[in-house]
Amino acid sequence: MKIPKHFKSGFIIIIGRPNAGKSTLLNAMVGEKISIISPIPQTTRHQIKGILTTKEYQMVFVDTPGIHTFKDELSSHLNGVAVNLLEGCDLIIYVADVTRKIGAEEKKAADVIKGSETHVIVAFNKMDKKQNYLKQHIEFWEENKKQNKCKIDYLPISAKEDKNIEDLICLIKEKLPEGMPFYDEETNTDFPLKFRIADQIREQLFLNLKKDLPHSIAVEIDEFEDGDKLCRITVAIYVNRESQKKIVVGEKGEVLKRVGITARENIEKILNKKVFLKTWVKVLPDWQKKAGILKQLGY
Ligand SMILES: Nc1nc2c(ncn2[C@@H]2O[C@H](COP(=O)(O)OP(=O)(O)OP(=O)(O)O)[C@@H](O)[C@H]2O)c(=O)[nH]1
Ligand SMILES: [Mg+2]
Repeated sequence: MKIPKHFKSGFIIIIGRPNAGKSTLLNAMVGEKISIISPIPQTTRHQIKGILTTKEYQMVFVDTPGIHTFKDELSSHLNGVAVNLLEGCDLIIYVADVTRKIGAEEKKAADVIKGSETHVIVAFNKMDKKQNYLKQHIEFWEENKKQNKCKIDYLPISAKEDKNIEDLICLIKEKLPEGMPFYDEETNTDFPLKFRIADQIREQLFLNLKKDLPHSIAVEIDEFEDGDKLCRITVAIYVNRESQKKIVVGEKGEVLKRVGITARENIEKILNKKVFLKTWVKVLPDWQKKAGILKQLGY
């Protein structure tokens, strides 16, 4: 690609409390499902980049785990991911969920960006929902702006319904510095393929299981045999206890089967070929607390 004279490029970090719609927004801006989405908070565990390149600019969006107030090894790691990324980025998008009142997590997130010199765009998300606390959110950020002298712009959006996403991209473009692209124009993510595939299974587990259980689950690709027409994948699903294994497998294996079918379809879309997917569930007590295991899983 020939780079025009005033080409713009930069890193845009997407932060916000869990479940605000950060991953939905990343996917909407890039125009492809890069990051997994679920109604359960703390879905995203990795720092995932989605890249949008045109003739005029390259935007590297970084999806982050939601900023929250839980305490364990995995949770503090996830908070750390979001916070560390703020250093050295070109722009911050703060995704606010206007269907929820300002809470402790919102205040914690605002504190995180307080010290930052970087320009912030607050995207008031889920505007498609009637019941919302937009006014309260605007007041909260106005107050922050006044007290901390942050550079803040606002925009109401609906990531799910693709409303005002173009306007948001225009606003981002305005704020981006001039610079060379970081990735070639075909690349739309740098999220390693194996983690992306493992996440497709995790997404289906989130969608098929009750609220708390998915947080006790990790998924690892055991075998990956990529043929010309067929890809064979074996996946290990780790849970903490035998009782959880029973739930994940389901009666006569029906939960695991349902998870496997949809995950396989989604993986086929990513790989553009037929997939043979084998899943097995393994009990691994307290995997969240074991640094070695976390590393192996890419956290
Ligand atoms: N009504 C509505 N729902 C939305 C919108 N954006 C996201 N959602 C829903 O909100 C839920 C959470 O979306 P995610 O994109 O996974 O949220 P997240 O901020 O990435 O969450 P974590 O990864 O857990 O921090 C999902 O059920 C989405 O479908 C929106 O604009 N309108
Ligand atoms: Mg997410």
